[in-house]
Amino acid sequence: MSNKLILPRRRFLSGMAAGAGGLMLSGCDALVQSESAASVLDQVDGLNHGLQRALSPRNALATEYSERDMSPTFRTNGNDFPKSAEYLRHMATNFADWRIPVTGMVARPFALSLDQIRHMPQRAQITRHDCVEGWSAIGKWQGPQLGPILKLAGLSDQARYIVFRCADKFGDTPYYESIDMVDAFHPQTILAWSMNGDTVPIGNGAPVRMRIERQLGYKNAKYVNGIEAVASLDTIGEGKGGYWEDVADYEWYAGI
Ligand SMILES: Nc1nc2c(c(=O)[nH]1)N[C@H]1C(S)=C(S)[C@@H](COP(=O)(O)O)O[C@H]1N2
Ligand SMILES: [Mo]
Repeated sequence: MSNKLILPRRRFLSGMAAGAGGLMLSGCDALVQSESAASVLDQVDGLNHGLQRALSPRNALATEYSERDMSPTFRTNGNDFPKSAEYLRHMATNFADWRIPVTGMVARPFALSLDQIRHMPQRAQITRHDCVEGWSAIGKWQGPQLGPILKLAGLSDQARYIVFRCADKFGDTPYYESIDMVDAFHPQTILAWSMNGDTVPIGNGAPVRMRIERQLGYKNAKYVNGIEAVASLDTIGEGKGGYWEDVADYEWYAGI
């Protein structure tokens, strides 16, 4: 399949602007909804936290913090350096030729360049990353939202999951993850190329890593080099939808 960008750049960018504008609005709606839902929940005694989570809307925003809350250091975890010759080549050219093909169940597959990712409408957010291994860190992330990119590609109604392919490997297996459409179109789901006001460091997933703020750390795929829309996870890895889900029985749904 060709990974060429099908739309001319001018239309591409104005299309993005319209799409993202709409999405930002629905993001605000989501916030208002979640606040009123939360206040209703606050009035209900005896609800445990798990139940409250189950009742809180999936599209509610994750808490956003201020600059002064940012962790002095944001540690790295899992793979922190894809050592392939290809990745080294990308490093040497400052990722100028890095492409993220958007493929699968889309009418208009294309490949995003880093330049495009940096020039689309941006969202910045200061959020807390929670790793199941027992650490958290607050950092600032910036990049375009995933939702408008999927719309631009003409996402099929039949697609149910978005799969992320990564450049790093555990043994022979490249890291991979997947999310459903609620998280794919969540306003805080972004392709982050910037972290703490600079480009994303190698250790944290350069040049582009996902931020999926309502999900635990392992869902936040680093070194993203492919985005694929699928109807089923059966043929992805061992069928559980992610590297750690397949090898260590981590939950596929890691909502926080
Ligand atoms: N490609 C890739 N993505 C990944 C991982 C990885 O090893 N490879 N580790 C995951 C885990 S378990 C966590 S906690 C976070 C760590 O992100 P950080 O290195 O920026 O702290 O990335 C997640 N995404
Ligand atoms: Mo993690």
